[in-house]
Parts: sequence; C-alpha cells; structure tokens
Amino acid sequence: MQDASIQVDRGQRPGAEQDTRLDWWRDAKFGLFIHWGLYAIPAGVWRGEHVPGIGEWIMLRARIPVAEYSPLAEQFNPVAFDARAWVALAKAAGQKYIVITSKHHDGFCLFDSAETDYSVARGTPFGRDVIRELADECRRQDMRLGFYYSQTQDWYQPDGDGNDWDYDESQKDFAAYIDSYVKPQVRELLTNYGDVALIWFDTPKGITERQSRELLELCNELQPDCLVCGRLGNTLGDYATTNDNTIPAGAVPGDWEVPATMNDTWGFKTHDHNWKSIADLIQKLVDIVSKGGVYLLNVGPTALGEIPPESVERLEAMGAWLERYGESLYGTRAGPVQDVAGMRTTRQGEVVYLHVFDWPVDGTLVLPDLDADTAEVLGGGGEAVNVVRSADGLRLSNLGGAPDPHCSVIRLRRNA
Ligand code: JFZ
Repeated sequence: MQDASIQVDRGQRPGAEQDTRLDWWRDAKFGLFIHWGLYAIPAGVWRGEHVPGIGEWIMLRARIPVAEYSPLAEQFNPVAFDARAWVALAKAAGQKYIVITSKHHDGFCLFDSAETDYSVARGTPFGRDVIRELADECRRQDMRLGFYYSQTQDWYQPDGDGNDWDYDESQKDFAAYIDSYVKPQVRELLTNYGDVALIWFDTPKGITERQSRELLELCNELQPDCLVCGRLGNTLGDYATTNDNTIPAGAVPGDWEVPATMNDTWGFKTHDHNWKSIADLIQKLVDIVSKGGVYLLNVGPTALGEIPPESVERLEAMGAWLERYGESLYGTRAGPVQDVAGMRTTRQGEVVYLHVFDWPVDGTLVLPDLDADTAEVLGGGGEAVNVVRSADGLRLSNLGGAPDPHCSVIRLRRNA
C-alpha cells in the first residue's frame, strides 16, 4: 500500500543511496515546475468550446491538426516574460530548483534548436530563446535549472508518438525520431545552456529499454552530474516520481518526487479556478517531506508570460512559511513517527521536528512512539514547554497559542 503510488517508471539503481550526485536534491525538498508553451494561447478553449482536461493536452484532446495548431506559434508573443522575476519568485517561495518544459508533447520548443524551426526562438514573433534567458538568470541568482523533455510523445514530428489524427501510426519510424531528433535535441540542451540540474523525461510509453539506456548514457556523457528522472522509462534514471498529485500513504525509502499542480492543470487554462488553499499546499509540502519525498509544484504561465496571481500568492505564502520554519524541512529526512493524524515529523540527526496542523486549544499534545527531553516551539512565545514521559507517550504541555495558522513546528531534542 505504502509503495503503491510510486510509479513503475521509477529509477531503481543498486547503490543509489550512496550516489552523492543526488544530495543537493535530497536536501532541496521543494522545486518549481513550469509548464509553458503554445497551449497557453487557447488556454483550454478551442473554437469557443471548453476542452476538458489538462491544458497542455488540448491538441490531443480536441484532435487539433498540426496545420491548425502549429500556426499558434505566429501568435506567441509573451512580452511580459521576465526570467528575472520568475527566478526571483522561486527564490521567494523557498524553492531550490526549477524544471521547465523545454519541449512538451505538442512538440513546440522553448529553446533554440538547430533540429527544428518549431520553437519560440525561430517560429514566433517573440524570437527569443526562453531557455537561454532562464538559464542565464538562474546562474545569476544561484538557482538550479532542469529541463522537462517529452522524449516519446511528440504530436508535431511525423515519427513522434501520439498523433494518430495527422499521421498514420503504422507508417511511423519511432527509432528514427529518437536517433535523429530526440538525441540531437538532448545534446543541445546539455551543451548549450551551462550546468543542467536534471532532465525530466516523461510518459515513456513504448520506448525500448535500449532507447532509454542510450538517452541515459548520452546525458551521463554530456553532464555526469545532471540527474535523470525515472520517467525516462524502463526503470532507468536516478529517482522515482509518484503519479501526478499523489502523495504516498506513509514513508517511502529511496529518492522520489511528487509532481503536483496548484489547481487542476499544468498548462494555463482560463477555466480552472480550483486552487488549493495555502494551508493545504504548506501541509502537502510538510507531508511529502515527512515521508522522505520532494515536492515539485507547478505553475502555468499565461500566453503573455505572466505567472497567474493566484500562483504567485500561494508561492509567496509558502516562502514566508519556509522563511520561518525552513530548518524543519531543508536537509531533513523522513521522520520517526508516521501515523499520527494532523501531525508529521522530520528528522535531522538527533533533532526531530514535529509539525502540527491543528494546534491543541488546551496547549497539550500526547505523542505515542516519540521520545525527547526538551521541546521548543519554533517562533513561539518562548515559554518553556513541559516535557513528560507518560504511559500514553510523550506529553507536551504549556505550548501556548498556535504560532502559525497553517502548520506550527516543535523542535524535539534528546540530552546527549
Ligand atoms: C505527464 C504529462 O502528460 C502531463 O502533461 C504533465 O506534463 C505531467 C507532469 O506529466 O502526465 C502524467 C504522467 C504520468 C502520470 C500521470 C500523468 N502517472 O504516472 O500517473
């Protein structure tokens, strides 16, 4: 049960725990996912009709022919795009890395590629290399940058996977698409933009073991420190991802990440207002980290290049919380107690952090299966907390009022 929501796409290498290339990512806990491309223009509406489902899939969901979808490029002019502001927002949110769609399933590229003119750099009035601007800005602001890259599905390339409304599947040469298009593009991404933190491959579908392995070897050859997400396929890659938006029921060993949305879409949609609350998002972050995972939280910028204000507000609130309580998450590992309702734990060496979602009105908590000599309410009034070992477990009292409306934190220590 606990492991059920980790996808089969997981990277499971023998000895992965010893692989120190992942250490920064294991400590980071929180990243920004950016889904941005031509789909931001229809934003979930085609020919006046709302197309249900995630926004970046509109081309497939509405079976839009390449001849009608690709001219969206001529309209793509995101004059409000500001790499400096995007990176600054991730910083303010307390996020330690950014992953952006360099090419999603629709095939449109956010980077300047010699392999195609179907890119923001060559095929739009905007004419700029978005990935270059972000990479430069990340370097300036000391932020790690990774690239989402759809290696199997490409609905624009005649030999790519997925588009059966323009192209005859039986005529496709998928191997040629991998060898003469995907590999050169991965080479470009790992050659032209400086240090790349990770490559986020996705939806492996029918990619063969050999094709996945050759892509992995290419990444390792070009940038040995670049991590490869488990959605490369065929159980290759450095770490696992859960099903989108799915948090495991309990602690899961190994290296894993939860990719997640703030509403119900990755790519921007005008119709999607189903925003998760700030409390929910903070508690999800705490929940994931307490189980040993990493949270990759998405924004879908508009066609103008603006991150929706609802997303900005949420990220800034999460950053404000992390500013105060970051020590209880960054660099920690899964906590010793997993099953107490409304509470989570993380561990850093001998220190245990107790996260309390619903602060007790009577200022008292009883915690089975926990042991400590001292307890300190982070950002609390500074009153000494009473710590008593009782038959029911560790009893904390004189906790005072809740320091935080979303999640308060108590630091537990044992005497040396
Ligand atoms: C994929 C993409 O198709 C989608 O557009 C988005 O980029 C998302 C982050 O990833 O969607 C998936 C992939 C895998 C699962 C679910 C949705 N899964 O394993 O459950």
